Amino acid sequence: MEFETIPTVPTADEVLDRSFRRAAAKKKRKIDADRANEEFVRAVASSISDRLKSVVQRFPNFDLLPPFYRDLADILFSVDRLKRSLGAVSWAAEKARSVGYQYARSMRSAPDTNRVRKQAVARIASIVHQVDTDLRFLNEARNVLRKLPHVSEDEFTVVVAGYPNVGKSSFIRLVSTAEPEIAAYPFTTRGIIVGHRAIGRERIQFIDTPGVLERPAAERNPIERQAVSALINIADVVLFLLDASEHCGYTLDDQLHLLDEVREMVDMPVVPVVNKVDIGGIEGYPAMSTLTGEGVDGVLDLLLRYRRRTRSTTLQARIRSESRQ
Ligand SMILES: Nc1nc2c(ncn2[C@@H]2O[C@H](COP(=O)(O)OP(=O)(O)OP(=O)(O)O)[C@@H](O)[C@H]2O)c(=O)[nH]1
Ligand SMILES: [Mg+2]
Repeated sequence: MEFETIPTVPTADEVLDRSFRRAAAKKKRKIDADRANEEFVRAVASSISDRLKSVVQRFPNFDLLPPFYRDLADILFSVDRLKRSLGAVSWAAEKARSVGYQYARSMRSAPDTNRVRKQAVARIASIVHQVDTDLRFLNEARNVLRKLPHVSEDEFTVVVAGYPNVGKSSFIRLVSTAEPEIAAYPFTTRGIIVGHRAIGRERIQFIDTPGVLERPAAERNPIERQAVSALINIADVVLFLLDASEHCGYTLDDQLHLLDEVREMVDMPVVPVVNKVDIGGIEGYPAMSTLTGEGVDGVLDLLLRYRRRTRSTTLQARIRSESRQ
């Protein structure tokens, strides 16, 4: 995922400190003082410019991000604001270099190069300080974005929803081939759990939604609401688990109400399944028990019916039907 590789974004003072230190080390080696001043200003300007440019380059292009990540970045930080800050940092990178080089050139005819050097340093520092809030904002965004869950947009994806304690995590642990991965999701303190299961040459991706649905939609703020739907919207199908035994602590009525809410929230199919059938079930729904394993294969088969037809299978189908004609 692109956000993971974004390095820490330095503050304005950090950019300045590092660049001055590097240029000062170089300057010591020069014998001619005027020449040394000129080179110092040039070195500071280009080092600052490179550092700022690299901040911008290490961010992904927000227009090319997969929709899930773009949506999340937008909900959390506003893509427009991120782009504005990146634009400001680019501007500072250019400006620091051109201003620095101008001062360096003007030193050749200056009577006092120490004075010009000080002016140049002050001017460059002020340019970098102008984008300090942008740098801090970008770093704040980087710290959150890099911890987002890894979700693949290419795999057949099942999002598992339902009230707490209905058995969502138990289901994912049971059907996942590898240990599910837990990643931070900014809208739940419990993180997001992603598991995979290989089926032939394909993989199914399961995403657990702990702590995102238990409060009524009306109590969620607009940002949380968007975040929850961004999460659910990566699904090809939503598996909605019900606990008819009500051992989870929520009445079946409340659970069915949440099922309706989720159905309204998303465009993809929502498949309700009763879990914990070993201790209680109801008519009219497929049932399973993640404790005894009963019915689990049937639920997996049911989910697989919603598998997107990939381009190759559509193509194969077309070839088959054409060869029949
Ligand atoms: N009897 C029975 N208990 C189950 C079954 N599946 C899960 N449980 C139990 O139900 C409790 C909750 O299971 P979890 O898998 O943690 O439920 P969850 O939906 O992930 O809960 P949250 O993470 O809080 O949202 C645990 O004590 C499980 O052992 C089942 O099929 N039968
Ligand atoms: Mg859980």
